[in-house]
This record gives sequence, structure tokens and C-alpha cells, in this order.
Amino acid sequence: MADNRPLEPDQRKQLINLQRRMLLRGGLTLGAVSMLTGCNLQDGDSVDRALWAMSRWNDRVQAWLFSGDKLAQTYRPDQITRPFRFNAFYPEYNVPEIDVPNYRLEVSGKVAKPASWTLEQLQRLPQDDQITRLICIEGWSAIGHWRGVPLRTLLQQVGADTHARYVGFKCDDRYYSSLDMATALHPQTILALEFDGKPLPPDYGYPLRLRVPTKLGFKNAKHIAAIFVTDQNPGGYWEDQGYNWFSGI
Ligand SMILES: Nc1nc2c(c(=O)[nH]1)N[C@H]1C(S)=C(S)[C@@H](COP(=O)(O)O)O[C@H]1N2
Ligand SMILES: [Mo]
Repeated sequence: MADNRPLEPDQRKQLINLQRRMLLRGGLTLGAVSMLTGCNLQDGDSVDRALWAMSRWNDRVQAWLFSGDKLAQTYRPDQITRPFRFNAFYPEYNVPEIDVPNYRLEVSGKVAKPASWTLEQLQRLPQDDQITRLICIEGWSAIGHWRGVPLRTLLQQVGADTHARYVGFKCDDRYYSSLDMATALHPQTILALEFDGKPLPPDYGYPLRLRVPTKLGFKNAKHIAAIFVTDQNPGGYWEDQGYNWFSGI
């Protein structure tokens, strides 16, 4: 609709309220709202359609977000989303290439045994499977199958101080994120080495990614190079730009 008439005062107020609500709720910007709804938000009709689309979208997200269970919902193999969606703060052709033979996971901070781990050493630790839904704050979700080492197993191995408050993650693509200790110790929080029965593909975080189904997608750090235990909140790439740090589901 090519309608560039200026907004009526009422409509402008509606738009400003919408923007404020979205920012407070989930850190959404108007840019994200227009992307999600396909409305350009330049005219009153678009504002109405955007509000309607957002409220439906919001209902769906709320249904996913507040399931009430302690454990995130799991799914059947036939419910897996194929192809699975890729997302990062850069386009797919910029996915980092990891030098596998030299790959080491550095574990440091409030741990008794700081060490660097090879992939083989990580693969020898006990592993868990999960078929869960990854929910991105941008308004999409996808069900996938991951397998890997429970983060709490690794934290036990290195003698982590589990009374410390945070676990931080640094990635090979400069991304970073962090979890509260309770979530780090949650049984479904795993360091995934496999996706869909194969080693993690580059797009989905090779060689090691966090899979934490009780948190929004952006807390699921890919290409992890370092993990550290700390009492200072390490923040995160999106967290530091205004996305809610906890972002629990
Ligand atoms: N290293 C790294 N991890 C990341 C990101 C990123 O840009 N870099 N994006 C996050 C976001 S916003 C989402 S939704 C998920 C997407 O994971 P997927 O590509 O497996 O769907 O990865 C998260 N982890
Ligand atoms: Mo995301």
C-alpha cells in the first residue's frame, strides 16, 4: 500500500505506545516489528494491522514462553523442523571456519582445574540427547535434535564453584553470552557436539555450541571457544544491546 500520509496524532500515540511496550516486553524495536508483521508502519492502517499481528504473535510466544513446566518441552523425531533455520548477527556466508586440529575449549575462572579441552576429550564425557524447540526473539522457532555433554558434567569435571553466580561463554565469531548458575546446572543445558545425528555443521555452531532450551535462542552460543565461571555478570552480544538478560522461557 503506497500511502505515505502523515500519521494522525492518535495513530502516532498508538505507534509510540506500541514501540514502548515492545521494548519493555522483549527488547523489540520498531524495525523488528515491521519485519515481523510485513507492515511498513507509515500509515494508520499499517499500525492497526501491525498491532493485530503483534498481539497474535505475542500470544503464540507467550504460549511457548510460559509453559509452566520446569523442564522444557521435548518433541518426537517426526516433529523436527527440516531444513533447520540458521541465524547469527552476520549472514550465512560469514560463518566462521574453525581450525579443528588446533581447537581447544578453554575453561577458566572460579574452577579448581582450569584447563583447555580437546574435542576428543569432550567427546569422551557422558552425553545426552534432546529434541527441543529453539525460539528466536525475532519471532520464529524450530525443533531440532542435539546431542552433547551436559554443561553441569563439564562444570563438575573442572571443579567449578557452583555457588558462583554466572557462567560466561566466548565464541570464535566475537559473539558472547552468559547464564545464571541455576540454568547452567539445569539437566537440559548441554554443550552440543552433534546436530541431527551428525557432528555439528558450521552453520549450527561447529564444533561446540550451547543448547539451553529453557532460554531464548540468543542465549544459545555457537562456536564456543571459552567458558568461565564468575560472580560478575558477563552480559552478552544482544544482552548488552538491550535484550532482556534472563530471557527465560
Ligand atoms: N556464536 C554465535 N552464537 C549465536 C549467534 C551468533 O550470532 N553467534 N546467534 C544467536 C541467535 S540470535 C540464535 S536465534 C541462535 C540461532 O541458532 P541456529 O543458527 O542453530 O538456528 O544462535 C544464537 N547463538
Ligand atoms: Mo535469535
